[in-house]
Amino acid sequence: MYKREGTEYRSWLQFDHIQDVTVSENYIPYLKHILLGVESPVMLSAKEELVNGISSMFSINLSESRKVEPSTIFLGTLRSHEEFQEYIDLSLELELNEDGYVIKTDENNCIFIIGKTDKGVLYGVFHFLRLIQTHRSLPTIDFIENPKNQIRMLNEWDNMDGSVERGYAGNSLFFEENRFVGDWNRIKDYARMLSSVGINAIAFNNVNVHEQETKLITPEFLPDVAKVAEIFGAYGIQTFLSINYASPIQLGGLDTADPLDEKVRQWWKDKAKEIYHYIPDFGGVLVKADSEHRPGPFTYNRTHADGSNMLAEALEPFGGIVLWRCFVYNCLQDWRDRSTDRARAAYDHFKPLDGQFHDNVVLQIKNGPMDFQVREGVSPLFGAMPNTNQVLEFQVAQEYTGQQRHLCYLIPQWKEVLDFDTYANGPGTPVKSVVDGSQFPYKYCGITAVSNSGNDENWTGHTLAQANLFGYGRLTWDPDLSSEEITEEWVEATFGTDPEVVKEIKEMLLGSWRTYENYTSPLGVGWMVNPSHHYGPNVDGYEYDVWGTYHFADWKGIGVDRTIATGTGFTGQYFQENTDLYENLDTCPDELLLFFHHVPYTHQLKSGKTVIQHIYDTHFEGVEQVEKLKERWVALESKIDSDRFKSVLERLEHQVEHSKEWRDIINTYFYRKSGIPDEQNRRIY
Ligand code: GCV
Repeated sequence: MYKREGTEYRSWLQFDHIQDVTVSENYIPYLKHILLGVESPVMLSAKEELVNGISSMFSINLSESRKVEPSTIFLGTLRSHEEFQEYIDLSLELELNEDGYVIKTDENNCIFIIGKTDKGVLYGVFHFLRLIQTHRSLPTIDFIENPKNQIRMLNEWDNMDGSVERGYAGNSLFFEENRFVGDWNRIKDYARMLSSVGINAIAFNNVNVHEQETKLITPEFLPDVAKVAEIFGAYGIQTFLSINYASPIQLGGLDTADPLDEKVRQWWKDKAKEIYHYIPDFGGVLVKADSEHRPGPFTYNRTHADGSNMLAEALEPFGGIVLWRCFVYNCLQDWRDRSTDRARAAYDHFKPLDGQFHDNVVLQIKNGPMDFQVREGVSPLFGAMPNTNQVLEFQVAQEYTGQQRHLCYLIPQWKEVLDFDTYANGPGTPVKSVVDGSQFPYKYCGITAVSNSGNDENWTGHTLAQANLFGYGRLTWDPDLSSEEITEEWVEATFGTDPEVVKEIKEMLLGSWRTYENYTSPLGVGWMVNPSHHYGPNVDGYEYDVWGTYHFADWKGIGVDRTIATGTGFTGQYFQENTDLYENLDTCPDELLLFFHHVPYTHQLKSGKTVIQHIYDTHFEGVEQVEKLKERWVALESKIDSDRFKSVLERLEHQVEHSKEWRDIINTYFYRKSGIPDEQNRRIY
């Protein structure tokens, strides 16, 4: 059983007692009363968070007040409280979006945390608590915060038997033995963590919906779904469910799930009504169709527009939306002849349908065209569908990036994706500006991600992997935050503000993605993992890599030719500037060379090294870097509580050993394949 009070469990919501006198002297004059503008479940959460946070950090119990008097923290929405309107400029309404807020102080030591809606107030409270945790100074603050993305979502891949697909942090928080766990307090704590970084939507069952999860939309389970939705709702998080496209057959006894069949359409309409009866603020559905053996509209020769629109019509009267995944590809395809390419699939399927989707359908697109590799190109679908709502999908779960046993901090990777210029509206059309809706008039858009949490005491298996969850939320709220800012916030909130601790952990995190890349798959080629569980090195191991076609390595060279000139033509799916960049061997960046080109091992990189020497060098370097990570952590022993110190140390020790295995297997494979020795004559097994 986990310890709810343990440091691992408390994640970044530590709220340790403030020891620093300058900080307490700074804040205490403001901390006497609390005044609540309106009462709603979300406002009550905001109040509870504030009262508990202040009590924990300063041992002060805020007393409830009925009016604004000196040293009052006022929580309210813009128009919630008449008296208070003399303190706040109502024209702010124009500057705040739905989830935005203002925090300001006045000369009577009052603090106003004002949202346009009650959700904004809750986000404002968490922001205020973070200011204290990170020792930011208070006097005369007055700022507005608006999230840049409308949808800020998490997808849990939890199964009702209690397992989590690609879960590396224990079992499900939600299910066990084909029913709900019923630990509502833990779900509330999860909601607190997510809300504190601005997450506002969740789908809590796996996108691979098996027989049991198909039943989540039946009266057998809807009361429990409603209970979870209520808990999340009180933290401003809307609940969605992943659904099985073949539900009309499996649950409804129909003989088809054809989206154009009247009986099917009516079945879904009735189903939507039933769901909303239980959960009036239900967000909608998430669908994986026609991919990796899931059912979908292709069975009936219908398009994905037909399939998603049918669901959209059913949800529309209740304000629900359909998140429809573009991860649609034939996992069994034979692409030895190179006329086919998995990377092409999403664009080939969806781009021709632009404009055919209802306005409550949102296409969910993985960041890369393959599948969450340590390095791959950015999906060319971003910006390519001006008339269709889009959300970007990241994977916080580290399926291909060390499975939360290796330290691999992904914020720098996600920053690169968000900043990638699509050229959709000419230069200066980064992905982040597509998915935040500023390029095209999307009705719904934003960012979603596969979660990395489970019922391990520390939520994420590796305690430092909490930083990926935190960072995902913060980055989704504001993609312009730098990796450094986000990291520093997380370290300070989680481990305190000791400058040495902050510096060391921050640097450990920030370099860890490159380090992981160094000792695993080189130059964007990806994969090279053991089949099915995808952990550990195996150059030809990936289960769908039946013909060695995921890297085309032979004795002369390696890489996938995705050029228009001689390859699969994938480069042609980008806007011209990017097509040119990747098509041409001279301009293609080194780190993606093998993603776009097949080259001899002796090909010289821009770094001056040959491909083969680069492989050897990075693999030796990677292991040294992991050894260094461990040394840095060990040096912090006296400054970190023993629970967290030990659990992280164990994982780093494993990472050191496992990185050596990676190094040796990859180097040996390519040495034997190419017959080219290491220039430095290091030992290759
Ligand atoms: C949920 C990859 C993973 C699968 C996952 C799939 C998806 O193939 O290995 O576990 O299934 O992506 O994103 O749907």
